Amino acid sequence: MAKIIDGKKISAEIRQEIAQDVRRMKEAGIVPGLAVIIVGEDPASQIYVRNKGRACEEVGIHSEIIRLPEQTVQQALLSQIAELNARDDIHGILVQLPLPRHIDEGAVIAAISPDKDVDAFSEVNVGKIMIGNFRFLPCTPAGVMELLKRSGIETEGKRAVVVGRSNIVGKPQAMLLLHANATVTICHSRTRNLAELCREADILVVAIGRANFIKAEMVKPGAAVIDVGMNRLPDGKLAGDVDFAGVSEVAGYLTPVPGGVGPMTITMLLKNTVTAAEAAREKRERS
Ligand code: BQF
Repeated sequence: MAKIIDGKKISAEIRQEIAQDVRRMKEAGIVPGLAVIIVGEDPASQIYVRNKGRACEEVGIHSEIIRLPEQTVQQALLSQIAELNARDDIHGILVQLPLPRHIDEGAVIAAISPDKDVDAFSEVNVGKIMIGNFRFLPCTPAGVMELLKRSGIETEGKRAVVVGRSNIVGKPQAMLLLHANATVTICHSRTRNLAELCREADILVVAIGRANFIKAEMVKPGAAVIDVGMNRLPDGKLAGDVDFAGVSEVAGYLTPVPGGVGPMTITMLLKNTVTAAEAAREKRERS
């Protein structure tokens, strides 16, 4: 029977550490500030943005949620970002994805100052992640690494399989596991023998966006299975990419959805915002 990794509890512990850091910064006269831009009314995005605002409040980070209508033209969004880039009281900027189809996501991400890019989506920050010399942690992959670490799961020399190759999760996740000395395989929708490859994993991270895709037979007994999936079922319930009931009989460790990776993603965003505020202060003191 798998040990269930409580992401909510681990998150709460880290958020207390972050709140402590924020208190110290405030004593030195710095209030970390995060701006979140949301374009349109996507219901899932609304929830995520609300989660981020609430989490900031909890740890004492100043946050501003900027709501723009669905029909916003790209230039207006870029101007909004330019304004935030120039503000000294805003250290982190994120644009909630996905954007409406008439807006070029790449152009928007490129407009965010790399110093304020707390999602670490810009080309400069992605490059830094690849090299292993990074300032901002890719939020979800870093959350996964922190869950492993705080659950006592070692990565060194282990076989890690990442299912999914998105720029937001799969690819940076593979890099972080590699930096942590795992032997990493990335699987995706075109992979042959996906079940066999998954079954070789000591650590299996799943981010493909298909409810209950990973079944017990695809899991090595005792493996750590980390479920990044967030699928809304027809009945309105949330499901991960892993068949939780089945896999929990085989795995050594398993994250639930909700209450696994999700809260950690938000926690790493908070951490990046504090890092950005600290870096801004250091830059000011040097000049
Ligand atoms: C939880 C996200 C897919 C696509 C875009 C806590 C969140 C979710 C779940 C949350 C996510 C997922 C976010 C739980 C932010 C994580 O208790 O299990 C928090 O708010 N997330 C996002 O901003 O964009 C996404 C998933």
